Amino acid sequence: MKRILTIQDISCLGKCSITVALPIISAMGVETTILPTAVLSTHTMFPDFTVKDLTDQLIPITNHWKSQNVKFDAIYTGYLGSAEEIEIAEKIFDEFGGDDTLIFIDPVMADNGKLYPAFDMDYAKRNAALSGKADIIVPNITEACFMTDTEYKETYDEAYVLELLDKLSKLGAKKVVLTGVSLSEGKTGVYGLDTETGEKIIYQNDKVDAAYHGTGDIFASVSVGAVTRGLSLKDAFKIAADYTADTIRVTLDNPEKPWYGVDFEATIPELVDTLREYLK
Ligand code: PXL
Repeated sequence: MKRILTIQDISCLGKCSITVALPIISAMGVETTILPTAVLSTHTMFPDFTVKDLTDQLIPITNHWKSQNVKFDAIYTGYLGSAEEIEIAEKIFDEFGGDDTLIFIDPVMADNGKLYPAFDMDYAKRNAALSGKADIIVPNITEACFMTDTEYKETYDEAYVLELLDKLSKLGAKKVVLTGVSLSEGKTGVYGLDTETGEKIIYQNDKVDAAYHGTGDIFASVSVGAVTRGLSLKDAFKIAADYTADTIRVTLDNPEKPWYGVDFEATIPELVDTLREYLK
């Protein structure tokens, strides 16, 4: 069985980061090792959340794994709490990376034109530098703007997307994939570039008119799970985009839906069925 290490926080309540990555990647038939960067009572969209920072635990935990000769088929980073944790993530890539280990970075830090409360421009710049170590990065448009000093636009055309991809490529990742890209009315999806071959990776599906917290983490978890199971990037991003959109639709139908996240638990069986079809 393949094994993914995911490095991100535990938001105890909130349906994001590790509480999404662990169940989803496990359901996709991939062993999931977690490295929690912090424990928060909830994600940071709740008022008055508590945080216990775990920065001082990261090196001791990974040193222990090293002593046990543990290897990973992929390392997937999401929300990293601080600039120091970005530095440590880089060290972990150096320790555990290599030709057989996919480095998948979701530079979680911003959305809708704004940085999340815990972050500043210095953090964005460090995230940009970290992305140079990646095989695949999956920023949303806001994150890409912060990483490349580009003005954020609510409405844009394909030339703007290509400019962002070009600037992201210069940061050094092998595949740069923008998420939440909408190039026609009622559609949204991914628009990416393989910087080595020049091949584009484009997938658009129907836009669901609702923004929910944690959906980026769901998309990234499914993508890295699918690639680790051996699917092409094109298939992986299609499965991830469709699953995320279906999950939002199912959530909207739930009269008791929580405001803070989506009902991905309800759609995991569908994801497992889809993956089985692709792996036949
Ligand atoms: O879903 C991204 C995310 C992860 N972890 C924490 C967050 C957020 C987004 O706000 O606050 C703690």
